Amino acid sequence: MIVGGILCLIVSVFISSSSYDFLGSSNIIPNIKSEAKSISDTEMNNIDDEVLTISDLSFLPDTGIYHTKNRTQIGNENATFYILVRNSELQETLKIMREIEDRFNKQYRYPWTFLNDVPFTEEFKRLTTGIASGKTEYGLIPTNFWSIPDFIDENVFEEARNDYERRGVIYGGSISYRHMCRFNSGFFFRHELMLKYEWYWRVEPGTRFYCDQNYDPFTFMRENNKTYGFVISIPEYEDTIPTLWDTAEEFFNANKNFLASNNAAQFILDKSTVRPDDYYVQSKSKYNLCHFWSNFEIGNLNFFRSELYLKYFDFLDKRGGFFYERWGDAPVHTIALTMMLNRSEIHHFADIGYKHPPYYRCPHDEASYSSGRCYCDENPASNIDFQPFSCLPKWWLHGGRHFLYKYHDELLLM
Ligand SMILES: Nc1nc2c(ncn2[C@@H]2O[C@H](COP(=O)(O)OP(=O)(O)OP(=O)(O)O)[C@@H](O)[C@H]2O)c(=O)[nH]1
Ligand SMILES: *[C@@H]1O[C@H](CO)[C@@H](O)[C@H](O)[C@H]1NC(C)=O
Ligand SMILES: *[C@@H]1O[C@H](CO)[C@@H](O)[C@H](O)[C@H]1NC(C)=O
Ligand SMILES: *[C@@H]1O[C@H](CO)[C@@H](O)[C@H](O)[C@H]1NC(C)=O
Ligand SMILES: *[C@@H]1O[C@H](CO)[C@@H](O)[C@H](O)[C@H]1NC(C)=O
Ligand SMILES: [Mg+2]
Repeated sequence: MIVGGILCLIVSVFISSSSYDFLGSSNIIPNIKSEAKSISDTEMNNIDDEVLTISDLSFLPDTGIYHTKNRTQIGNENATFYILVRNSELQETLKIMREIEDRFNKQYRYPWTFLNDVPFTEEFKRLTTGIASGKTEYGLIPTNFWSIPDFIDENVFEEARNDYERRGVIYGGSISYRHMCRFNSGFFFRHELMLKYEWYWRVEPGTRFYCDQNYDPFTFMRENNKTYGFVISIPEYEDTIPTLWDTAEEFFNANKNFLASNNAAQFILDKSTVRPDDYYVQSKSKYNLCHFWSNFEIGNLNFFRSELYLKYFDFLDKRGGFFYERWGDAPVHTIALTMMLNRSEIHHFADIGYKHPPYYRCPHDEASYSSGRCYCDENPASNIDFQPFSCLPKWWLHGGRHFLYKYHDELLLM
């Protein structure tokens, strides 16, 4: 009964706050001493884990520090982590949060912004807030950011989905995947919780972060006039975007003033192979399918909120390709970034070790291991940067970085 009472109390604390500075000044838990008692196996099976973990706190030394946490931001930038995630991905979320917190954010306490198309569970909020060093906020995505627009013909859409499914295109039959891609293409930066920030670092559940982040990447971006940062670049499945390039090209032909003079267009248009063993990309359009893999991004939200980008997104959206095809946010972002920004505004984070299964890359420089505490428990030979389908050599060529290409040659000689 006491346990039930505690649970109710705790739950009511959760419900009453939407921004989680939870239990910050509350003494509810430390004051409760539960009595040690033996529990039979049957009783045990009737009690869920959550009750067990919070019912016996008698092992805690009563130092009073366990339930207070100073979440005041230390880092100087107007920035947040952004994670679109399902309740069912709680554990994978905690795991990557823990890595990012331990290797970077603990010293900066940047806030985390969680978005979802359904409400987050109390458990999700409690545990993610527990891992975070900074403030956490949980937002529901408004229906108009996550639904099928009027201009989409439902019959054509269904037909297209069935066709994609028949052809075995990855996530080709999924409606929610399409909402996710469209949301990350055109809406995440306009969600009300995101409006107060200038910078975001996108995080996905189930990813890994391998090295200490010994400087503030947001400050780096601001001071060096960077707008967008990436880690991995690979080609997109052409089946998912058969008309994307032609649509984008049509847009830019009609809006030539949107093109940056020193842009990185060559990075996405050059179909030649850079390394001897590179795959030759045989796409039907002019687009070589290379994109910045968007499950990791550090970027400036104001670029996406600019008139340029919004006009571009709206033009694409009205063509219906997010539904009739399966346009991903990665190529949609990449085409915009490489056409509308100068090359120097896009940054490859060569010092970041990162994995989104099945691909990963670890830094290649000595310092990352001697002082950066990189722990890359992966086979170096499978590093995506050195695979024939990595687009990174093209970025080094057209974005102006050659040294790792040389490293690759040396690797080949070994
Ligand atoms: N709330 C919510 N989040 C979603 C939904 N679909 C995808 N996401 C999130 O959007 C991000 C991208 O989705 P993923 O399923 O990882 O897509 P992906 O990275 O292309 O594919 P995987 O190889 O399966 O990881 C992840 O952070 C997911 O948690 C959804 O229907 N609801
Ligand atoms: C919380 O942390 C901030 C930033 O480090 C610091 O300025 C402030 O004094 C701390 N507050 C308390 C109550 O310790
Ligand atoms: C952070 O950036 C957003 C978007 O540019 C802006 O509206 C907000 O005023 C900024 N906040 C601070 C504290 O500078
Ligand atoms: C960034 O841009 C500002 C304004 O255009 C300029 O003054 C500054 O020198 C640039 N900084 C770098 C590192 O390029
Ligand atoms: C790109 O660089 C050119 C020349 O340096 C400059 O005039 C232009 O404003 C820049 N464009 C953007 C989008 O930064
Ligand atoms: Mg993913």
